[in-house]
Order: sequence, then structure tokens, then C-alpha cells
Amino acid sequence: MAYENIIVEKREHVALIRLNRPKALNALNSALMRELGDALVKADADEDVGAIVITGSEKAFAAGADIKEMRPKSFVDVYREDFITSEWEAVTRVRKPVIAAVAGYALGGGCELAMMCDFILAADTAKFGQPEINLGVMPGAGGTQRLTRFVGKSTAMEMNLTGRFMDAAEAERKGLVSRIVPADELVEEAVATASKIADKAPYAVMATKEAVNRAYETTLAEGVRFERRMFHALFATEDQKEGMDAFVEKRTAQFRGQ
Ligand code: CO8
Repeated sequence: MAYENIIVEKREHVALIRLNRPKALNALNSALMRELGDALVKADADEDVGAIVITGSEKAFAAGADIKEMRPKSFVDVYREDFITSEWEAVTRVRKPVIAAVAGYALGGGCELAMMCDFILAADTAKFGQPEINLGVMPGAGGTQRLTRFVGKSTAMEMNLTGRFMDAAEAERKGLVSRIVPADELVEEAVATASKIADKAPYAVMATKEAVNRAYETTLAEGVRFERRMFHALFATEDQKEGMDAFVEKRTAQFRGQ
């Protein structure tokens, strides 16, 4: 598939995906979401890739779903199409870690896309918001659900009901982003972080991601049981021997994904 709305490059073992509709502040239209889904499936299947970074431009990660594309749709249209849910949720099906590197606006579907990633690194210029209420609608890809889990009911309710934006400092304080970096270092820092993950034992990484996500989907007792079983399972890998041998021999582990 030739891409017109995203740019994909490989930086060693990291797939870097840039949303690239600068004239529309990376508004997420269906063509872009199809391309993003395709790139994610390919990166997930590529044995040479250990982690993925999704980023936008300096001005916008993404200013939301494409309002001009949505505007003429009827209820029947969006309901029949299940308005592109499968494409929007592609990122949640990826088994390798996905980092959102957010500078500028992450609004509406842009904020929702960032929240579907495994964690968010924010530039000091980042602005998050769910302004769908100003368009006479509401979030449709997790804005009322994931944002509430990240920042708590009060802030999520206020943001969803008023459409106000949250700056990077507030996003960090309230747990929406893992940390803030200067805007001109964002992409390099995200790639370096992804690279650090890509150097680790791939099955330990995959199992860790799965286990952390369980924390959102099950009870504490079930989650802890799942974690323990995954921990046990990793003793079936050669990378467990390599990791522990390397520690004892005071050398850097060479993980081989086996
Ligand atoms: N859709 C389409 N075009 C957009 C969008 C968008 N979301 N955002 C910006 N653009 C376009 C503008 O129309 C403008 O184009 P043009 O030059 O042709 O007029 C260009 O980008 C630049 O934008 P502005 O001139 O407005 O730039 P400013 O710097 O003045 O303002 C803002 C930047 C504040 C980001 C402003 O553009 C804005 O408010 N944008 C809309 C934000 C918004 O409401 N987002 C939510 C959209 S709804 C949504 O995301 C629902 C998701 C549901 C997903 C469900 C899937 C299952």
C-alpha cells in the first residue's frame, strides 16, 4: 500500500510513523486511518521491529477526526459503517509497544488515538482535549472512557463537557502522559525510548504489555494471577537464561527473541 497521509521510516529496530496531513493539522480521515492500520499491522509482523512510535508535526499530533469528512454523514451511514471503528482500534490490536509522541494539538480523535497507545510522551507544547461537545457530538473512540481512567472523573467530566484543553504540565501532573520533553527533542527521545524497549527480550516485553493492560480489564486478584502465570511462562524462553546469565557474568544481555 502506498502511503499519502503518513510517513513510515525504520530507525534500527523502531518503526517511526508520522501522521502527515499538515494542511489539516493531521485531521484523521478514513484514508489516513486505513494507512495507519496497514503500517501498524506491518510493523507488528516485522521481526526486525521491537517497538513503534506514532507522532505528528510540531503543531499537531492530530486535531481530531476529519470534521469535513464526517459532516455530511447521517446516523444510518455511521451506524452501518460502524463508523470506522475497526480502523480506529487497529492500534489496540498491536502486540508490540506503541509510544505516542505528542507535540501541539491532540484533540478529539487525536487525543483518543494517543490514549490507545501504550504510553504518551509529551512535548512541552502538547495540548490535549475532547472538544467534540462543541460540534454537537461527543467522543466516539474512548474519550469518555480512557481519559476518565487516566485523569479521574472530575477532570475527564470537565474536559468532555466544556471542551477545554489541558496543557502538558497538567497532563503530566494528572497522569495522562509519562513525561514531558522539550519539543525539539521529542521525536529523538521517543525513538530512543522505543529503542531501549526494542533491545529487551521480545516475549518479556510482549507479556509485560499484556499484563499491564489486564490491570484495566479485570479484578486485582485475576490480574495478579495472570501476571504470575506470564512470569512463569517466561522461564520457557532462552532469553530468561541469557538475561540472568548476563547479570551473573556482569555483561550486557544479548536477547534473541527465543
Ligand atoms: N477536521 C478537519 N479539518 C481540520 C480539523 C479537523 N478536526 N482541525 C483543523 N482542521 C483544518 C482547518 O479546517 C483548517 O483548514 P483550512 O485552512 O482549509 O480552513 C486547517 O486545518 C488549519 O486549522 P485552523 O485554521 O483552525 O488552525 P488554528 O491554529 O486556528 O486552530 C485548532 C487550531 C484549535 C486545532 C482548530 O483547528 C480546531 O479547533 N480544530 C478542530 C478540533 C476538534 O474539534 N477536534 C475534534 C473533532 S471530532 C472528533 O475527533 C471525533 C472523534 C470520533 C472518532 C470515532 C471513531 C470510531
